[in-house]
Amino acid sequence: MFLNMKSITTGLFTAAVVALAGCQNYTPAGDGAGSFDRGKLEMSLPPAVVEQFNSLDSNGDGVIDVSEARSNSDLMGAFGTADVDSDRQLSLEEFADSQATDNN
Ligand SMILES: [Ca+2]
Ligand SMILES: [Ca+2]
Repeated sequence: MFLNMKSITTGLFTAAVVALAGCQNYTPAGDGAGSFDRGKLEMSLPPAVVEQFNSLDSNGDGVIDVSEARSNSDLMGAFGTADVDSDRQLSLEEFADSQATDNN
């Protein structure tokens, strides 16, 4: 009985250590759900819009900030309107929306 208890306890301890080690070694692919949504969004947009966004996003962080927008005077002029959530950065979604409503 004593031996059984000890082996169960040792087993639980080992399982806990393995689980803990598993947690520490766990690294999510990409940056999680956001990158999946981003991928889906890119698929749904005209390739030219995604291409233009990527070329404007010169540091490749996935958003166009004010200093990047300065390279395009049209975009700079529309920046305030295009930046729907006013975080001073254009996401791909905001950029695509601004392009979609640009030529009317
Ligand atoms: Ca950027
Ligand atoms: Ca924004």
